[in-house]
Amino acid sequence: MKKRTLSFFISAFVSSMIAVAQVSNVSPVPHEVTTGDIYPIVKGKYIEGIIGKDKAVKKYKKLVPEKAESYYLSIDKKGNVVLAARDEQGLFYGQQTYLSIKEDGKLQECTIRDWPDVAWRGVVEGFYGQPWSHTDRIRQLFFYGQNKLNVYIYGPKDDPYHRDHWRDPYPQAEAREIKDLVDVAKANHVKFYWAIHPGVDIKWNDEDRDNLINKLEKMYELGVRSFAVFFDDIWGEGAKGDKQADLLNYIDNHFVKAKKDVSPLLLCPTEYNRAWSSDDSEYLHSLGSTLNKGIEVMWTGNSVVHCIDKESMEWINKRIQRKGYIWWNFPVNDFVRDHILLGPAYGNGLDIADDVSGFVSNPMQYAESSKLALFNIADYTWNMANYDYKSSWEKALVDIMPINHDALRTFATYNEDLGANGHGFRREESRELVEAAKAACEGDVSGIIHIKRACDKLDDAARVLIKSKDNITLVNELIPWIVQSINVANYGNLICDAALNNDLVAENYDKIKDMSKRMYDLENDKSALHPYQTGIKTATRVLMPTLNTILKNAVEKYNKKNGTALNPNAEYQPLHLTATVPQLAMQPITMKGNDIAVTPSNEVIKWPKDSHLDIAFDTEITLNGLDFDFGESNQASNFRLEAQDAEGNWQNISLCHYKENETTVHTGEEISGMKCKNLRLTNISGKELMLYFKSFRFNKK
Ligand code: LOG
Repeated sequence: MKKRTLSFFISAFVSSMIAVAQVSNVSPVPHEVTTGDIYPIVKGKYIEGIIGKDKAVKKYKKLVPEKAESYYLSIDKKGNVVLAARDEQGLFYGQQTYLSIKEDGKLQECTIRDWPDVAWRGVVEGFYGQPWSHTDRIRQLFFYGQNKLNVYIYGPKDDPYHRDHWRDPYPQAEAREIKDLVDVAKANHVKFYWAIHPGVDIKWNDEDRDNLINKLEKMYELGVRSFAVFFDDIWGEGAKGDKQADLLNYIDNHFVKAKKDVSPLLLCPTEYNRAWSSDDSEYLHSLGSTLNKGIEVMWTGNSVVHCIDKESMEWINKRIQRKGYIWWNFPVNDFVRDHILLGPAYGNGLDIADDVSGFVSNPMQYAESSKLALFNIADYTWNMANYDYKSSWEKALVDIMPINHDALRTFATYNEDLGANGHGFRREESRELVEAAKAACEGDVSGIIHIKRACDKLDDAARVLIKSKDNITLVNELIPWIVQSINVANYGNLICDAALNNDLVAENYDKIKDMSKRMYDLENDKSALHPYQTGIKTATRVLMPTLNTILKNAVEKYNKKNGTALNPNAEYQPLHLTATVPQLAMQPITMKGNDIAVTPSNEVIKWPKDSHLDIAFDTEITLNGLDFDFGESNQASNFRLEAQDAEGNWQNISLCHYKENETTVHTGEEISGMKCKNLRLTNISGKELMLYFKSFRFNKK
């Protein structure tokens, strides 16, 4: 048997997808591997068991790694198989490895010694927006088992029984579903964590403490044996660290420990990232010193959405006096809902396996689409030092779309970046196109031809996907973006043609504008979108800006030659948001027809005293109406709203709540007809305000 190193598999993989060597199909990439010949499946002797328990595998004891969840697997030339595992979990994982080796009707001579690097690996369903459906979750749990992920944390923000109505028990139908999920999770060796989010209105008294314990008891009755308490995105009473720690210790002492069959308790603190904390944060230090030892503390990194590195782990671990449990906010898209994120998971340190107690990813509300990144995360957390995100992503494409994976790859390379966003978290996109795009923007003909071909390829891929029966669940989620990418491809083709043959500019110009309108119409198609959907964007990082530059160059050239005055700017951005409120300075703003809206933020916003949010218009507009919702019923008096006309005169617009207890702030009637070039909202309360930026919208005439 030849000994081949892991790096061989990684490099061999990219060029020769599947069917080459079965062991190289295995994901997560196993730790220690030797391989030999590949041969058609023959029936040999199969033995499996747990060492120390099953006699059949007794003599393999020394070969099984001394680590939890580990296994030893050997397959010889005659189809004889030995699978010896450290524990139940390891046995299940060894079986998964064996199943993927023989997936395409062949076996491969090999020995594998394998174990996970990170103890808790998985997913936290912790996003805002439409929670996953029951079927989504069941599909996910099978997927986690196959990919050796061992934890799923249930905590969708918009499940009322998780957050807003945390005291209330689930109605019967929902309770039954949770019970099912617990069973399916168990069958897939996944720990089903159920999270409660009481911080919005919890009172620190015995009554609410009992309410919380009662709810956990109810969940225990449904079979749940793992619990989390989340205190993210809140302020005020609920955010008090000492009270949180007391509560967690109480649950740990009187519930978790009393039950004896419950997993370590998990806490998501209020200061869950470094940007919201400080070097001498009392909150974190006191959590660290008062929380019972076994309680895990979640952490999103240097900011809400950030990749994790060694230095940042050392920073947090020192403070919480335990290893942080990473809540990684990728591929979640609840703050950039117009984008779908299909790119690979990259950017986290490959040297932090010993610094984290767990690593879970917060996905998109699109469960099936999230699997691309989750597949990567399974690979990363299992075998960190050998993680190669590119080859892992290639395997993910094949796993998720076994037949049409080429089309999915093409499409996915246009749906990687998040676009401008409040967290400043960006991803590379269309890497293979970057060079040609640059050349095309400089007028290079072969660059433009390259871009045109890319548009054709995208169009083909989109049409394959739309008809594909390969993974219908996935296609259903992607449809709005697939349709938009066909629009983009057509738009691009028309533009490239006009650039390659300048005489075509006049002929194609209206068609290009028409395509642009079609893209806009899709973004506004209410039937296809949920209430918070801010649009359907694709190819925003490389292809779209490239096409717009090619168009601009072509139109300018045409105008010069023919003395015409066609507008060379295809994309018109008439609005500009700026803010002296740091958390709002990068907030996206969208205009649909006459309606303009600033994208809501999910986090608690600290609005400094006298700071303002400004919206500037390219040309003066006429205001019609405006309202905003900052989550509290007394905000009208905290703010001043002003409009400035083109001559530079500022005018105040009055603010009020129509009803007591109503959170929406309305404007006085004087707003209607007011001329406006700049709009400004200032905190005049005389102090820093904590608020939820739930909505800010207005319309023009
Ligand atoms: C929330 C989370 C949300 C994510 C991205 C944490 C701990 N909490 O700003 O529910 O999905 O950011 O928007 C969060 O990340 N708050």
